[in-house]
Amino acid sequence: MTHLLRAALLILCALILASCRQSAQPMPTPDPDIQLEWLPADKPFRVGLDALIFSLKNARSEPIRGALIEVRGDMNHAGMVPVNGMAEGGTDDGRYVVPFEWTMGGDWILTVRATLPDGRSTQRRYEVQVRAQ
Ligand SMILES: [Cu+2]
Repeated sequence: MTHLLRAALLILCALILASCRQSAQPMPTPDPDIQLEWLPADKPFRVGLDALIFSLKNARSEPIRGALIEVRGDMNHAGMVPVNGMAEGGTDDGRYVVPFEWTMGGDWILTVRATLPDGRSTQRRYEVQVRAQ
């Protein structure tokens, strides 16, 4: 009986910890009026400098200019310094080119945030595989 109780307590602790971690990094609800899309190049990702192209449009598919796009790249293993990149302003057709360096081959998670001139923002997350060479 004590074993069962202990197990139950452990599970409860784990659940509480998990919910704490989740609440520490809330995923914002996407704004339906901001369409943020990544337009990846047609070639595999490789270690080195890259230019990530994003498209930003409103619900009527009109380009949004004057926004800020921030990219954060994390690898799926510990001990890596995150890689950051950003682009401001955008082109007439709502494209933003973010200089970005893939510093290592492997699995990456890109967190992309778009902030509009009026302060509204949206965020998307992508999983990417990068080749070492
Ligand atoms: Cu790494």
